[in-house]
Amino acid sequence: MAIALIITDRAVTVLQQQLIEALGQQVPVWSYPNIPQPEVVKMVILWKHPKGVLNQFPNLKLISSFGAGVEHILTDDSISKNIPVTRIVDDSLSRSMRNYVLMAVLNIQRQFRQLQKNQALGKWEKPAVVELPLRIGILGLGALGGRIASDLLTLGFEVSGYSRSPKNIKGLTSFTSDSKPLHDYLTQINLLVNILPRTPATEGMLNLDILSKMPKGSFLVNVGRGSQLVEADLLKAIQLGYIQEAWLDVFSQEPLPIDHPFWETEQIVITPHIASVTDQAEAARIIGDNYRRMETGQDLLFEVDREKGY
Ligand code: NDP
Ligand code: OXD
Repeated sequence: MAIALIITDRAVTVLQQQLIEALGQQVPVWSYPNIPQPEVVKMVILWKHPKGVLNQFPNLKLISSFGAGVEHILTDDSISKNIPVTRIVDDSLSRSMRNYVLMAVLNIQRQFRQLQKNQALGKWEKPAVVELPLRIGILGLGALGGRIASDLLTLGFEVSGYSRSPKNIKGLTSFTSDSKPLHDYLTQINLLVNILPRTPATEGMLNLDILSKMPKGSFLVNVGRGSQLVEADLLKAIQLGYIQEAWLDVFSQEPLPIDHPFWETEQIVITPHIASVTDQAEAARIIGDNYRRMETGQDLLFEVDREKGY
């Protein structure tokens, strides 16, 4: 019985040490590619894994994503559909995401980028409207979107939300495709925050047709996944005046290629997929707990619904 960490984009020493502390020396925790005995591995933690890598683990019982998203696991056809998949849901991930979105919202509301440009020109100019009136729409009301919505509401912002199934979040008006088509919903907001999971249904969802339903001069914050936004359509939506500023943390190709037109687009703010980053100590608690649950046949925490795809 052992755990394999197959996380290829960062050092995972903290996660490894905390798991050993939580589970004891009798559960070896190996970090890919140093997996001495693949046949004793029962659980793997995946992030940016090489496709097909799980074929070497014949006795696998549980797969966990190292993040909130799980599309990297569900879209890997070499992974057996009979192995349960779990993911990370924790306070630090949702707090950090809330902070990123709040940063974008405040920058937009106070037109901070314009003020910075003025400063660079030595220009003392008060904006015509000090706080832009924002009607914020949160697309996706799960662990992260739900937290963003309720915290922004608490801070006094005008917020509504949209999800697949109805939600009961205190003070929040929210819609589903049954109660209101997305097209109609978007006409009533002027700042869209996308925090959807990547699934076949959400792929390419933010296209020109959708973006142009918002009033001219609207704003976009994309922290879900890059492939949900048709990037060429965002450029068109900017040219046509539908979107006046977009904050993008995720892209169809990451790192964003150096020749991508977004780099040169004044109306776009680019951040390198850092809106919220998994805290290794928090992740170790959830993964350790799920390892024990798997061993003792208890219900798993944060298990993914393969049918829904998230
Ligand atoms: P959850 O699974 O908790 O929530 C997903 C939400 O999206 C749910 O409210 C769900 O509706 C809704 N949803 C799914 N499909 C649709 C659809 N077709 N139409 C409308 N609503 C839909 O996920 P999390 O909140 O934990 O995470 C969301 C995503 O955020 C992750 O999958 C990942 O892609 C992204 N992320 C980005 C990070 C970053 O740094 N940029 C960091 C972490 C996550 P319902 O509630 O009805 O099921
Ligand atoms: C995640 C991410 O899904 O960091 O956790 O994107």
